[in-house]
Amino acid sequence: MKIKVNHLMKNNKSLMIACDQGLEHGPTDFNLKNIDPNYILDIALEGRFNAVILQSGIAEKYYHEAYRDVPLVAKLNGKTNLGRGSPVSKQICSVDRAIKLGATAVGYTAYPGSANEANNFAEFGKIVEQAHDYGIPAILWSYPRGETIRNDLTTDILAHAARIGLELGADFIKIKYNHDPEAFKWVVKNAGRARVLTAGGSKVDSHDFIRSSEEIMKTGATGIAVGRNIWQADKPFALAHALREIIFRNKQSSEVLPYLDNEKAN
Ligand code: FBP
Repeated sequence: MKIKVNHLMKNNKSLMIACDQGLEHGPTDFNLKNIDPNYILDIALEGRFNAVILQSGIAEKYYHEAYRDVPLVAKLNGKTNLGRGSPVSKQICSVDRAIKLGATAVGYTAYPGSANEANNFAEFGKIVEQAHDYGIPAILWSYPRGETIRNDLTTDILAHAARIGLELGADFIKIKYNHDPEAFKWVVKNAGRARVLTAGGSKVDSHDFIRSSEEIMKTGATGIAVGRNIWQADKPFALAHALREIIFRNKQSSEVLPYLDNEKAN
């Protein structure tokens, strides 16, 4: 069965927007504007993102006809940050349900190194099997975490996270970026034919975010899957425009940074 991946990319590159932080972090990430999923879906559509990443509940209530031009990645597991200890994130939505909600790809977070690693791998293994039976891609958020992992941003740990995704059958692997472009090239190599997307992280200055996105795209990564840095930004559309130019047109950050100053706040 051929796995369809091209709808999540343009010229083999990708810019995705994530909105699953309400579950993961709680409403502290939001303000009166972006607490509304429609606000984020509007950014996804008008900012011409290659996919929007949602939990099933939000997909069911908000991912309506008007947004269907933006492919849906349904996130199949999730956890909060309310508990203590090793992260446990179990599957809460099936591949079948995701497809009924309009998803054309599914996502799952594994925490290699955590007490729950084996369960994560077993669940994701089944998800890959089911998704691939339907010909749709599976995206693994590969976030090493647990008592023995003091620093999840070392090259070895990130390279391992990438390799895990490849070996478990992920089509895209979402990992964190360590701001070391030379070392990150090795991380990307470890993903083999699976494609690497980097996570956005908590909000930083938009100029810095553009600069690090330019850096990331030079490491061989396929793109970025960003949340807070877009929908917490003052000018999300201008920022999306600048990122598109960097990701799809190989522009330099110095060429696109002026967009942030010139385009009206939106
Ligand atoms: P951001 O760009 O906002 O960091 O989102 C990326 C993401 O992977 C989300 O999909 C997820 O909710 C969040 O980060 C989880 O991050 P963490 O486990 O580090 O709190």
